[in-house]
Amino acid sequence: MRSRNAALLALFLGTSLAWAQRPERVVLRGPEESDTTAASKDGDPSYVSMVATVVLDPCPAGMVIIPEGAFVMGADDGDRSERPIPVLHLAAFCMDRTEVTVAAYRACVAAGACQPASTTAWWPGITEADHRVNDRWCNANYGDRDDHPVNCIDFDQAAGFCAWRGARLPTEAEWEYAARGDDGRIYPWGDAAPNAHLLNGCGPECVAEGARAGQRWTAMYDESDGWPTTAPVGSFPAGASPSGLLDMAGNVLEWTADPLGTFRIDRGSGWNTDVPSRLRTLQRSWMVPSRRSVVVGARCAWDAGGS
Ligand SMILES: [Ca+2]
Repeated sequence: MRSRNAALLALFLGTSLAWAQRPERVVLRGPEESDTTAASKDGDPSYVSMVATVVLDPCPAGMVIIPEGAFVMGADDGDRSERPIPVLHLAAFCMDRTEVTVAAYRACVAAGACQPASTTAWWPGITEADHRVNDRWCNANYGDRDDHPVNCIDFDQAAGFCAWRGARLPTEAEWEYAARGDDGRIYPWGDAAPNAHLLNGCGPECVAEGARAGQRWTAMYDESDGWPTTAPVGSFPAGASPSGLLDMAGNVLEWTADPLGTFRIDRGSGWNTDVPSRLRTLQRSWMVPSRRSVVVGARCAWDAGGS
């Protein structure tokens, strides 16, 4: 028995190492395909769990597997741009558990593969007054926000960062499926109304921050969520999506790969979102690709292969 366990452990470690070195060779298998019956017959549960660990985790570190599946994108009660696309079938893919952090993005800059995140916001027609309001909220202006989401990056910077990692931006459909799964839920966590424990949105702390910049925002909930602007990524585990992705509502919106005319779609919502309807998993936004917004960052996806 001991020697068999040792042999299985060696097999497990060897397989894990091989996969870590050659992610492109991974063939995703669903749990129903894994051969656990033969092992459980022997009454050795550790064997089953080792097999399951290998089979179910084909993603690079920091990413989560989003299983192959079908879902209805949008909803009947969405606005015109959100009308349902009846059934979309998606192959399995991997997606970052959290938004791209300031520190992760800086590593790409240090490697010479990314342009630095900007210290200023930008969009066509931006005024000096807009700069005075917005620039203070670009995280590149601060030395203590390494674990906050990078913001004030344009589409090319977001796509370039993912490419540097051997990944890519998610499609809009992938983003929505990762955020809501296949049960038609309104928010990543379900249908419950948003509150200060589920996300970093605009509570009284954000209203006060806006007021300091001369903005009149309204609070979406009465209790402070603790973060006037961005929060360290993953600060709200109670608001996780069905797949365990964090901050799919609140903190920052995220660039996706999809164009809409000359615009690019971004998904999600931000730290200053103050209307619950804009937190919905089907919420769509679009911006010129050159825009650098204080409420927009990135999250990368990766092809799981096979399946
Ligand atoms: Ca907040």
